[in-house]
Amino acid sequence: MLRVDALRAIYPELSRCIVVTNMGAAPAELYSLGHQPGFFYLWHSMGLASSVGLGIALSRPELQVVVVDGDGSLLMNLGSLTTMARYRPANLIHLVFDNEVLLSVGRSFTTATATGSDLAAIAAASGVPRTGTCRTEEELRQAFSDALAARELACLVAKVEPQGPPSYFFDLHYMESRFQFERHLRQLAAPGEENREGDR
Ligand SMILES: Cc1ncc(C[n+]2csc(CCOP(=O)(O)OP(=O)(O)O)c2C)c(N)n1
Ligand SMILES: [Mg+2]
Repeated sequence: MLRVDALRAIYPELSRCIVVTNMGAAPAELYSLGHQPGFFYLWHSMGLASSVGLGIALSRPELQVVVVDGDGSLLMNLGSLTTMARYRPANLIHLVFDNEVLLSVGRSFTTATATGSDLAAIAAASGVPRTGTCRTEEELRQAFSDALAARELACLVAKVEPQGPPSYFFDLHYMESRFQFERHLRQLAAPGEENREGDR
């Protein structure tokens, strides 16, 4: 399975969610399918998409949050799985694209998943209540819609080919994205809550 095809398979659902991505190839592919104001691409902060997504999910329980992560990124912040499991937000789906390499800096750097580490099993052992590994678009579509319907913390690992987008072109500056995303979250707030102290 190619990650761009996997993203395309669940794009209709993703477009209605708050989505926080890791950096590199995945955001470029998601962006190529169509930007949404609820999409935030975490440039230069490798490993932290899961932590940022967890924070949003906990502070905005009325919103469905999806973290789009990578194997290399999650492996450098494995503690986020135990923290997610500890707080268990029902509105968070952690979707990990496992291509077994650090693709965005050259596919020759393999990660520990290439030598047997199983991220879904690590998530389950951390206490994440719903986990699974998907190998086809149809499996992912089904697992993703089941996770949305279940309304419980999920970690879905999608095994994908180590192939990136033809272009990493992005005409949304990260500062523009940062303000647009914050404004969007604020607009989604309950009436009267938009200017809550401490939100800035
Ligand atoms: C702290 C930090 N270390 C390293 C990098 C360089 N870097 C950017 S993307 C990337 C690989 C990400 O791997 P993965 O999450 O598996 O996603 P993939 O590129 O395979 O899609 C690396 C090492 C960085 N940006 N920040
Ligand atoms: Mg990878």
